[in-house]
Amino acid sequence: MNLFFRKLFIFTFVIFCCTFALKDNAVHAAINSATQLTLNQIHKGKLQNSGDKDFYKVVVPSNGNVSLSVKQQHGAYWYGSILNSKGEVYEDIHTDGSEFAKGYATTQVGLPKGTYYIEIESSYEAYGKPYEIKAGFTASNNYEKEFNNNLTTANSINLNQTYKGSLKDTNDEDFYKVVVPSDGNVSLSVKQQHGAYWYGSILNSKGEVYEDIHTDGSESVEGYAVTQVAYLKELITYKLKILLMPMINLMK
Ligand SMILES: [Ca+2]
Ligand SMILES: [Ca+2]
Repeated sequence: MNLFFRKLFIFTFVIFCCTFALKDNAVHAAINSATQLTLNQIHKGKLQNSGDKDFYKVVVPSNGNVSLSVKQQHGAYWYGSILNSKGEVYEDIHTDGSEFAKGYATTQVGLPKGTYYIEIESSYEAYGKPYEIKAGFTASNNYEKEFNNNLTTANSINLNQTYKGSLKDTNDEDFYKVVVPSDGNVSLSVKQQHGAYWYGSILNSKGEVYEDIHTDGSESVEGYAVTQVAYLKELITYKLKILLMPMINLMK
């Protein structure tokens, strides 16, 4: 490589690194300068232009369920998301701006104690107009805690208790694990709901499925879909997939 090409290569490499560093810094700067929201209180704000993004910090004092509500308004479409300090999105939401839009668009996610962020953007024609948002919080150990998308990050849960969770999208999977204290039957119950079809399975720590179940989502559905497995004392993992607000009841 002659001197000219060697210099050109180094220059290109430096530009490449700087571009990435700037992009990364922009996200971190936005998150670092985020305004802290008081939980369960309405906050008002305004986006200055179509590229403006408002970041808020939410300090969650214990395990529980965090919700984001954005007030809907005719002629404005906002996008909101709940994210962590790395910018990874747990849940997001688009408001309705149609003529009959009213009330709040709400999304929620189960999270462990910690610090999280909310981002508000204009999806369409939402800049220059005041918005109203609320970060809600309900303390509970019986919500799922994202991210729990594989066997190693499964949420530990207790037998004979009901847990609530939700699926962000079709790629979300929720894994739970439970320690069985003695030999016996273990069952998995998933509450059924009209218009939602959930798949659940009971697996071992290698991911091998013992039993699985599909809920009924038809119009007149009620009660729980239940499956059970006779099992020896061992750590087993419950996997729930393709869910929207499932309610899980584990009984032994
Ligand atoms: Ca989930
Ligand atoms: Ca999940």
